[in-house]
Amino acid sequence: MSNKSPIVCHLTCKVIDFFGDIGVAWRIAKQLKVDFNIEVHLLVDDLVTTKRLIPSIDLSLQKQTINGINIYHCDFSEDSTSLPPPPDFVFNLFNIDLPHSYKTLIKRKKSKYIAIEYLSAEPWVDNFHLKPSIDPQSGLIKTFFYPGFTNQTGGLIREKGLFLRREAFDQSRRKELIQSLGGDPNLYSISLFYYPIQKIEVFLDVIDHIKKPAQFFIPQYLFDLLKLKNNYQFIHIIPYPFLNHDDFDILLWSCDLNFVRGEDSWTRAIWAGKPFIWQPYIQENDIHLIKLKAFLKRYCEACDQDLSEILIKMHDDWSNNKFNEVLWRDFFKQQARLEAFVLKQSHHYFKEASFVDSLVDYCYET
Ligand code: TRH
Repeated sequence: MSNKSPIVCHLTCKVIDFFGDIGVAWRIAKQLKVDFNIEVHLLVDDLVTTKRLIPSIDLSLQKQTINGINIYHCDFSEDSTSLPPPPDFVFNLFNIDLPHSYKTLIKRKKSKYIAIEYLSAEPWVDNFHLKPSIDPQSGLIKTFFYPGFTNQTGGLIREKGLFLRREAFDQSRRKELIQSLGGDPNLYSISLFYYPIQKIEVFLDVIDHIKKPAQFFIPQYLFDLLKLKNNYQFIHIIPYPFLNHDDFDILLWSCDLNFVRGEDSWTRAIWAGKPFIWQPYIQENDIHLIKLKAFLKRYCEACDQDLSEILIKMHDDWSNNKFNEVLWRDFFKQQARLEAFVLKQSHHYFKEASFVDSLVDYCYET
């Protein structure tokens, strides 16, 4: 591909569950458009979930353009007739099954077919990044493209200007955000974004019992789903409406501790440079705990041994619904050390190539 011809791409997104499929798709689509002025056609099968992330979406439209990004409502069934013909590049987010007819068109057009995989810190990712694979049915060659934590992968999703935006975020903006959500800027602030299997009311009772004055920002839909109570002695529960990506970042930047999950909020917590606890997307046979262990091993490499052990214990406690009161009491005493460590880690990852930069470089090189 010459450096001159503009890239036109399809980005396919099948919403499996929760918000990460479209969350990551929208993040990538925005960066391709804003940072590289690439013509993006986002093909997505679930506009209702998409509307959470892109409130201006019109559910009745087959095709619409938002923020310069062309969004098609498609289905990816084998007999689908909703998929437009592929352009020069097809980015298959999370390597979903695509209809044979569409794959045949990709092959005939000789489009570059890239399967974007899930984020993992596991060592094997380095060896699979950029590996080709032949689709047995269509003979189509696809290239695996992995986000990751090393320079042997595509790197982490990070749009240009994020670091400067975060650095420009000051106490007055923090105060404004906290108050806009109904909180007290002087209180220790925790954002809670977790999977519904969490026995969150047990956790909240433990924090109230250790008499830790704090406010918890919880997405309104999770608060409603679990019918949480709100009559604690030392803690305050503040449900908040689903925020757009930028405001969600600002919430993470404003809090003293962030509980995040899945893939995209996990990455955003790393960029926030604030202490965080990550709950991996739950998988069968506890595969998600293997991912968690691999991440903590890599992330805590540059950390004091005792702080690393604390982070491992807290993640084990959180991902297994233990909520050990002594552990949490000690954990909060480590705030200053944790803040220094995670901020240093965010600076470390800010120096690495970003995922979409790597993806675009690859497209121009092939
Ligand atoms: O919602 P998730 O659990 O999504 C999951 C994971 O991505 C997982 O890897 C994937 O396999 C599964 O979906 C299908 O968590 P995640 O990845 O953090 O995505 C949530 C998105 O929602 C993210 O883009 C952040 C966004 N968000 C907001 O923009 N505003 C909000 O108020 C909240 C609570 C989330």
